[in-house]
Amino acid sequence: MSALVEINFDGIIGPSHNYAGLSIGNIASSNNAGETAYPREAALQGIAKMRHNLDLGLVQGFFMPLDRPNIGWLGSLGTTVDDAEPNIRAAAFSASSMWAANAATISPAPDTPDGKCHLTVANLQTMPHRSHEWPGTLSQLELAFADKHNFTVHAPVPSPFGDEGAANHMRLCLTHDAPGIEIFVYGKSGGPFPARQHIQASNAVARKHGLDQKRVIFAQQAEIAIAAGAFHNDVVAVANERVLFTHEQAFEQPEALYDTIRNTMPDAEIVIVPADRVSLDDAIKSYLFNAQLVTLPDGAGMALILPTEARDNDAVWTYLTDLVAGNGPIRRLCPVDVRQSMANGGGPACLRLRVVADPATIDQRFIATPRKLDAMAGVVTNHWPEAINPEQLSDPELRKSIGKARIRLLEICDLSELDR
Ligand code: SUG
Repeated sequence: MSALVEINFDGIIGPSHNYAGLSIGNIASSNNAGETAYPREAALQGIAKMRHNLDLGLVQGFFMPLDRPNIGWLGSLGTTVDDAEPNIRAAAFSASSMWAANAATISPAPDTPDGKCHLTVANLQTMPHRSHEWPGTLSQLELAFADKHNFTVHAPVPSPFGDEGAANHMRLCLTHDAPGIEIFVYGKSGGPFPARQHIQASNAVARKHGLDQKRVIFAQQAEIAIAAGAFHNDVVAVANERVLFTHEQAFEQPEALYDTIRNTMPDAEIVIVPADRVSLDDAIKSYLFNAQLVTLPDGAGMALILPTEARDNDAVWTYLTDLVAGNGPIRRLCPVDVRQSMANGGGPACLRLRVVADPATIDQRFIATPRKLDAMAGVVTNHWPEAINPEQLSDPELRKSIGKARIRLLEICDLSELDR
């Protein structure tokens, strides 16, 4: 008997974490450009979040940071760390694979015709610093989900169709192990900021995963949401089991989308946050929707694992405390401190990739235990740089210490084979 459960795989925050302001349309990234980042603190915050979720009784996995700076990518551009222009050098150093919600799109086994879980690695081609993540991510997915009876890992959708993975994909189902409906959210270009998820890519992923067209919905992200800084849909909406928790202004044609959802899945419950309670700006500043909406074990209902920024925003926190005091499905609020990632536009939900699978079918080296998290925290404390200013990226000593730190982490996780 297989036991399909939701597993959250968090991207470990890499030793090169820095604020270079590389993501146009991501307000936090632009506002913090040039600030000093604290990679050690950042990674410890991420590990503490994983520990928090393990303590809630959830199954937790992780992915290793990628090898940065990406010398091979610089080589393919005919340059080196020393010679590259500052923005290209910064792109080679980016620790952006921490945001595992952008690693891939997942269709769990109950949704697919061959009964396997399908994963398509995201090409992330819109942003140069993210466009070279996918080969390293693909290697990890192929290792973690090597069991071919249960998983199919697909190559990325080809250019020029931008695919940003699970951050623009939601699944509604009665329970994680039951067949669900999958909602692919795409953006249309033409606004002040790039639309990073293209409909052609969403269509391609749905086809490659073999999804039943009657159980797939394509929805356009609201243009005002992208213009306000919602560069991914998971900044303004999140789904879990039969619940969609969304800002009123998340989608271009919200009523049509809600009707389609209700017609396809009558048990769905849509919790709509009105703009007169929480403005789009407050939603984007506080990242309340970039929460992990999770089902607690033992019938305790659902919890939102939120950034502390949501607690610090009066309008948002008043709304949320009213929400959990009511009779709805969301029963508990759990603020977590991921401020270092937040300052680059990545909240709790950005840091994780959800996979519904039987944990026993996954390479156990990618599954977290309290002891492993302790060992990782030890490596981070001893080897992650304390602080990085983007101007330091040309320092050869910093480069060496970043490389060594990652290798130590791979060693203690028995994943040195990823060091290729
Ligand atoms: O792609 N930030 C990431 C944040 C990704 C958040 N993920 C989700 N919403 N799922 C991005 O914009 C900032 C990098 C910099 O500026 O150095 C950055 O890449």
